[in-house]
Amino acid sequence: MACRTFKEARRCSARAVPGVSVVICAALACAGGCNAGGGGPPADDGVVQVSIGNLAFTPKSVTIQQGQTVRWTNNESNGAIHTTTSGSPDDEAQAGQLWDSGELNPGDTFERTFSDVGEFTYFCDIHEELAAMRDARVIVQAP
Ligand SMILES: [Cu+2]
Repeated sequence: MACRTFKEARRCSARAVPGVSVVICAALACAGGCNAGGGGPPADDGVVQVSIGNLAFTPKSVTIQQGQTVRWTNNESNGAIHTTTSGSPDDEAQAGQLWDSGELNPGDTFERTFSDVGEFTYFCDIHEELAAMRDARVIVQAP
């Protein structure tokens, strides 16, 4: 897979000339750099990507500027469903109070814009027992 997110592929195919295969189009769209793995620069639209795959959030911690948006994408190839849910499963009263994606199937995305400075912990409500699926972080810095 050249493209990392379903939305990229969809945007790409919308631009495609009828009859041109989506695969070719996706390869073109990623020629500018669809680098795999976390920690890379934000996408051109300023949205910071977090991949959910192999039962883990990658990168597990992202640092963004106030007002930026984080987009989580379920990139699992094994069909696993995930959520991104604010807080910690150890604090049920607080969990999900800031955001809760609900179930994300492979290919689904969820976005949240962070207008407040701070450090926000989140987890996957389905796999909260896995260390890689809890205590993930979005750190929001003042501009
Ligand atoms: Cu999960």
